[in-house]
Amino acid sequence: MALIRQRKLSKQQIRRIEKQQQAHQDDNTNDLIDGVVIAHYGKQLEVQVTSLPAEQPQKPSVADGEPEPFWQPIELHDIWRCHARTNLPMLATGDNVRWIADPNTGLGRIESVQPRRSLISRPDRYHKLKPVASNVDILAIVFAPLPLPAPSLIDRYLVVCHHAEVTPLLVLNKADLLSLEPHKEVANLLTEYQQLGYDTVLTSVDCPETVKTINDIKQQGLQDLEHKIKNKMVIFAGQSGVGKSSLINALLPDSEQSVNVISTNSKLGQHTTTTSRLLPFVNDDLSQGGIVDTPGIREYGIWHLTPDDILAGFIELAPLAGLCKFRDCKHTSNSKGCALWQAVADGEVLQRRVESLVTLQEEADTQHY
Ligand SMILES: Nc1nc2c(ncn2[C@@H]2O[C@H](COP(=O)(O)OP(=O)(O)O)[C@@H](O)[C@H]2O)c(=O)[nH]1
Ligand SMILES: [Mg+2]
Ligand SMILES: [Zn+2]
Repeated sequence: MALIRQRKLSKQQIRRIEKQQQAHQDDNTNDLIDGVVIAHYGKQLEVQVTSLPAEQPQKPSVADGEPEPFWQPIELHDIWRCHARTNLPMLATGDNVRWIADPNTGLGRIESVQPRRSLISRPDRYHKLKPVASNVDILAIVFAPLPLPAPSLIDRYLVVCHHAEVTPLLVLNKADLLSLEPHKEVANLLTEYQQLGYDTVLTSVDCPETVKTINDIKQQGLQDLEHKIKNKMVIFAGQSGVGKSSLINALLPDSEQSVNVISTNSKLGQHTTTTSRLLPFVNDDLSQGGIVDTPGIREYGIWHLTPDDILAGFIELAPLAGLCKFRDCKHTSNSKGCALWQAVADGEVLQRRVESLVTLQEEADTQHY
């Protein structure tokens, strides 16, 4: 990487640079390739070829007796390691990009990024917001009878979906455990979200194979889930231990795509960690959808949202908040004239959703960044 000196450019200099860049882009249009970012390693990215360049670069001819130089032909579905051109916005797994491949080195350079349908971001360890996955259609919020669900975590993910413009899907996994007495109530949680208008599904993936009825649940649940996410890009989120990895492995066709293999099989050395990786349902065909595997998304914080943003993500409560007696109502149980608590008293909304809202708003209010 070239070092870029920090200095102020004159307007004239900026114009000249822009002109050069434009000319440079015009020169390159025949070499441009469509691609999808399938993994992100900080500065380096992996991009899958989804269209060939208008003109295939020609392999240089070699004189007799000379050694064959390195040459990487450009082929559909191949995965290239790329850098991004400077001045591009931060890229994310799932981005549709236009890029140039250099067959002499086997490396590519991303030239531009197409508009995104959706974008999920999260704060990094320096509290800077980083894009994690773009063009995701569905965030599957997974919970289970065990570990005991934390409804406020589910609410948190629903707020995230609302703001990222991603459709939530509530997945109650380990359905086989619901027949056991202490776990029966967890099914009510799924019903509650269904009644709020969210799409839900009941699954079972890694259950004991001995009982026939359990096998039926297992088949049916996975089929329902497959049906709902077919041709879509999906992210699985939820507490550790709920069965995300098990679900992902069951949904992906080839065992070598399993999450574990991918994470230990990084060709880029052991010090690089992926922020996220796209795993297609059908090999070599991203248009049939896939899973964005994001190890970090579980610890998602929503601290970068304002209390109003959070309210908007509580779809049944947002319309009521305007009816509170005081405009700056904090909606706590002792707030005077609070329309949300009136609705709780009238049995119109769930108390735990109001409490969840208040907790998240307080959290957002006290975060400093
Ligand atoms: N009983 C039951 N156990 C499951 C099911 N799905 C996963 N498990 C088990 O739950 C544990 C955690 O699963 P894992 O996929 O690693 O969860 P993750 O942390 O969300 O990725 C493992 O021991 C799985 O075998 C299920 O449907 N039923
Ligand atoms: Mg896991
Ligand atoms: Zn209120």
